[in-house]
Amino acid sequence: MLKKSLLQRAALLALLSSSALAHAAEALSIDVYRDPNCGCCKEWIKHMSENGFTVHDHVEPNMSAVKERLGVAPRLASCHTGVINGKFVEGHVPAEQVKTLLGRSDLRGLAVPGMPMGSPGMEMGDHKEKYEVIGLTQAGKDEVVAQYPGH
Ligand SMILES: [Cu+2]
Repeated sequence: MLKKSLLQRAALLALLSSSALAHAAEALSIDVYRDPNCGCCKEWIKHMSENGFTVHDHVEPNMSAVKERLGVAPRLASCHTGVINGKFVEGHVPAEQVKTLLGRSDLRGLAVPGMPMGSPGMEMGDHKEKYEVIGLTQAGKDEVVAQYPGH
């Protein structure tokens, strides 16, 4: 009798944790819009996939229209634009920062403006430029969310 209820409990726990996992996977799904000829965009998509994101890849001939629609300020613009939970992810933002964005209701999105060398998807051997991850607040202000040193 005791054995049986332990087994049932284990089965219940397994069920609970698998639904929690399914939830996490759902939360980590991201849409990415990119130009058909963008190589570094594909490298960034690879970086996101390797870090637990399910990426829905959209080839988009008119990226400036996408950025405008999603509220990416021109000063923050880069190559590809991602969308997760209604927030934008502009350019080569590290996956670890995208995860923190999910808990930031005060931000409209995150950006790594331009295409700094050494950011995820922009690897050039050992060469790393220093860069910042910028958050765009609901009020439309830039906020430095993270800094990555160069060397
Ligand atoms: Cu790029």
